Amino acid sequence: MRALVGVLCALLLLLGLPDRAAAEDSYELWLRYRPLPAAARAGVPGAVAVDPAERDARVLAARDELFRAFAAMSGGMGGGGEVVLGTPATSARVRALRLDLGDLGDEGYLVRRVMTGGRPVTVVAANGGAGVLYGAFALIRRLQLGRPVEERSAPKVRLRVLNHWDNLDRSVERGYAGQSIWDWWRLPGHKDPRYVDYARANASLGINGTILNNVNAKADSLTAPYLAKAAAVADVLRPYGMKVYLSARFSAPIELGGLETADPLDPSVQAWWRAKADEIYRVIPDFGGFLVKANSEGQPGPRDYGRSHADGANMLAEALRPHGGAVMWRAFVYQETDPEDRAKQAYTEFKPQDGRFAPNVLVQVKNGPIDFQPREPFHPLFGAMPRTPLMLEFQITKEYLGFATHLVYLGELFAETLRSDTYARGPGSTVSRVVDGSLDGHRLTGMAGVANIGSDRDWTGSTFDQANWYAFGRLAWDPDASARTVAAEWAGLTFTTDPAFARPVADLMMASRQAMVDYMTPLGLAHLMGTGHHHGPAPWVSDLARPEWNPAYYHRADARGIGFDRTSKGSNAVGQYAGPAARRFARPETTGEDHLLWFHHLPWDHRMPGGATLWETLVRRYDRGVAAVAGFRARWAGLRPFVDAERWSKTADLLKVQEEEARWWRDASVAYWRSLNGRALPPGSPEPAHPLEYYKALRFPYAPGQAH
Ligand code: GCV
Repeated sequence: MRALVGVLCALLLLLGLPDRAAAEDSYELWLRYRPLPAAARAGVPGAVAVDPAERDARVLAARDELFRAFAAMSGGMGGGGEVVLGTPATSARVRALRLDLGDLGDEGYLVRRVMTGGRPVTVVAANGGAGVLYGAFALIRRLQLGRPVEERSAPKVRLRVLNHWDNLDRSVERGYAGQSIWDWWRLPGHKDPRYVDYARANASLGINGTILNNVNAKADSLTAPYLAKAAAVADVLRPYGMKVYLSARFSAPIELGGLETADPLDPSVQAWWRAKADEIYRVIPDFGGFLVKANSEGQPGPRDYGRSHADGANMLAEALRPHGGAVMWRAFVYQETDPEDRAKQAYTEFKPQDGRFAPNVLVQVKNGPIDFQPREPFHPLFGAMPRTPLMLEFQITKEYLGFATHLVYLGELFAETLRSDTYARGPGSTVSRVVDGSLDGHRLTGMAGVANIGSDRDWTGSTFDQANWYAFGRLAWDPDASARTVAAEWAGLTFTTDPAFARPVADLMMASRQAMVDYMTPLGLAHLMGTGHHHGPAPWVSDLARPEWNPAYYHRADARGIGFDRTSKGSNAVGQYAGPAARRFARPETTGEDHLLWFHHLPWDHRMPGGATLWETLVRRYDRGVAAVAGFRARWAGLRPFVDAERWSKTADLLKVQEEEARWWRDASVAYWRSLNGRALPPGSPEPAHPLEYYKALRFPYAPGQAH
């Protein structure tokens, strides 16, 4: 029988059928550690040394990762000398080198080639175990990419965390990659080995914390059984430098503690939270703290008792303070009862509270003032609260951006926000400088990414969605990093460093975000997605209970024109920006195409800089977006020789769906705008495939990721 199988395998190989062993399913992410080209293998170190007395689990994890990587990359252990790992405090060999680690802080690292005893040694040194771990991953990355190994780097942002919107029943709000990876039911008895790979992947990017549960939180996650489960996860993540945090439900003292109120100024409520914090730290000694969504979209909060957000945040901060924990208090707040432009409400609510938050509170602000749209201007709170650490929240999962089906590289979206100049303290007051604390001298800094991770074998629902997790981590480490460099790096690690592949793929990734903006919400339009699930176009919806849930609220289109007037003649959202930014957004001519209809309501015949009308330009942008995706498909077809069959085919399938959905977006949107303005399409632009009624009738009751 065995002989027969052998003959069959040999026959399959002779026939040239795919070798399944070589197929990849994307589980390994960017940590594939494939054998390097023969010439490079000799340079892979052959030995890894840590001090025999070393006890820091992070240094030991670094050692194990290097063993694993070197063995795989060299096809045995390489001959490129020894790697010495450690901190001057715990390693005599590192101490003897008298390296300058002064500016590296707790988490930075130095990778350096030195000669000791006449032999070349690669040293990975840091002031703490986390730095050693990050340095080890940097060394591996550089070897994989064929780069010189020396590097000196320290993170610019202190808290680099994922926010899981994962529910206790394993559903994931806005998740498109299967169930939650947190198997709450079987924890703490069974710790899925996958948690280790999750931690390795995050550590390789420098992500040092994770919020395990949805911001739409259940109080149950704070009960003793669930704290034991969270503690089990924390035990797995700790050797990889990751802290565990929890989303806290503000009304937990009522729901769990039997109190009659959750008023943050009530002494019994304060005592309840203090006792709860003490209980948490007994089981998770390095617990990171709480993330809170309060008084937003139906969540309870301090406003229920006439108290401010600062009152609520400070009460939790006080409970965590003795243990060194932090509160991440979200500024994603808007009220259906408030007639003010939704884009203005968070600023109106939070700016007056600047300076009132306790020192261990960060206010967590989404990148734009509405909600993770394909393109938004930067949130006006950035630069407006100099006395409060502002943490930036990006969404890695693509709730409004084609789920895990569309290839959209978010590195470019993240970098666009980070490099935006708020002008708050004069030119150069970029969002990245608000976030890294350098603008206003904050040491407590943070960046959060709403995770796109699930139980799918490829973690994120598609190979290219892994790039968005990767880009978040790299930009959280260095908010000034180039999105293009990060894309090329990811492509090199995930597929091949061959420039004939990595370059065109990086080009494709960089073009993908603008393509999506073009076919979904061009020229500054926003929030035109289907109700609830946010899949596909529904610009016609205008009958939902809350005004600001309706697409019509955002586009304000009629027979005469389109766009939201946020100038001083309209909602005056421009007035929330600092001088030069406000002046730029105040006039269509200076706003620029990207945010035109976000800030201005304009007639369909408005003349654009090139001479075409707004209507013609709008249609051309939709057409451009669809054409771009068709181009991505053709490019991917040409890259087939570089990619294994499994990953190539899945990507090709998804690009086909993306092209169909881009056309759907374009056709449905154009059909709807035309039903309002009665205009002809510009020459050469095709008629929508179906009448408007067809698009309006489409329903998606089982679309993934819906809140429940
Ligand atoms: C977790 C949007 C999403 C919600 C999400 C909310 C938030 O409204 O649609 O699913 O809730 O943002 O960020 O809190």
